[in-house]
Amino acid sequence: MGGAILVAVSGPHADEWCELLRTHAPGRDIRQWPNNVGNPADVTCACVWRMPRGLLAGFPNLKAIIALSAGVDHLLADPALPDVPIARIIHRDLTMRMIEYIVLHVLMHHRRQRRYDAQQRQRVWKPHDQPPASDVSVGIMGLGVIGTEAAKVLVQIGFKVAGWSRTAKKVNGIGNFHGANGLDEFLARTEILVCVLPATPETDGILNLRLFRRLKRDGAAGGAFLINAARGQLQVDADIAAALEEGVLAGATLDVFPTEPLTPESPLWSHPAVTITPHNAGDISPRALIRDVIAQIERLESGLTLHHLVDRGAGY
Ligand code: NDP
Ligand code: OXD
Repeated sequence: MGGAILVAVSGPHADEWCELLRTHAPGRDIRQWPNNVGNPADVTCACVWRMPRGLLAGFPNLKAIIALSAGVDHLLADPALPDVPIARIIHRDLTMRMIEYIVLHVLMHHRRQRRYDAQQRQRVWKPHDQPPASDVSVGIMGLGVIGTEAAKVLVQIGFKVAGWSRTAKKVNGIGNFHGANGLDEFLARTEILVCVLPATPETDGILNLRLFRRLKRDGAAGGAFLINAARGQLQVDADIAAALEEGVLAGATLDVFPTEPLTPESPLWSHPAVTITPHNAGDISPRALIRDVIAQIERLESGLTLHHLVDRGAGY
């Protein structure tokens, strides 16, 4: 067996991760940041979510970091991050939760549900034109693990689906655009834009007014819609508000924000065409993920390469 395992998790799941590790990985020395770290030299593996910057630099014998999340921007933003392998979560449970969220909100915009909600409050009985999904173009920014699986379900429902990625991809029934050169064409055919890109220096602030103006507004969807289920750093909140005012966007679903929680002053809270959720599109379930995390710890203990390694150069 290896050294001690550090759990450095900000937020509500910290105790649950520790309890699950103690139950499912008996005999391991589990240390919980901040109160039970012990001698930092004992720690060889860190399981983390949004730990403070600089924290991991204090563990001289760290051999690997397991991000308890799909996104690793919270780690890579740490200039003092030790140079050890980083693994992230790729798991059916998380992917399915993200698919649910993406499909729910694509359909919500497609079926004009916000309009019917408003009408209901006023006791108005008034149907609106409803195009079939096959007339509507959905564009997914980020055709990775989550984007690809969500795209497949949207294709099954009948939408015209394309994705945008860094490198070229080939997925049956899903159009692919890639790189800076492919972005214009991708946006020009997209009415409902879903973002599941990682937060990297290249994607920072990419969801801005200039980009929204390039979306297709005259299609069957009745305007352009944004769904950001990725990271808040990707979006410019003021530009979303401006795009909604100008009619460049007809609606938006936002799960993430540059500052979380979203401040009470934000005009987005009360905008009639905006749906807000508290960064739980893909709510992490420690119970569902624990076996995979333990399998990673066992690989580390056996001297094997971890699964789902992050490419530090690419930033995700
Ligand atoms: P993946 O790494 O599997 O996929 C990322 C995709 O983004 C890839 O297709 C990649 O291209 C593409 N990409 C990366 N950089 C660029 C770029 N500069 N230009 C164009 N495309 C780019 O990630 P996942 O699908 O597992 O997760 C995606 C993100 O979703 C996570 O990073 C996380 O931030 C977010 N997320 C949010 C959750 C929430 O609750 N809100 C929950 C889970 C995840 P290529 O294929 O060429 O490498
Ligand atoms: C993730 C998240 O990246 O929950 O997994 O945001």
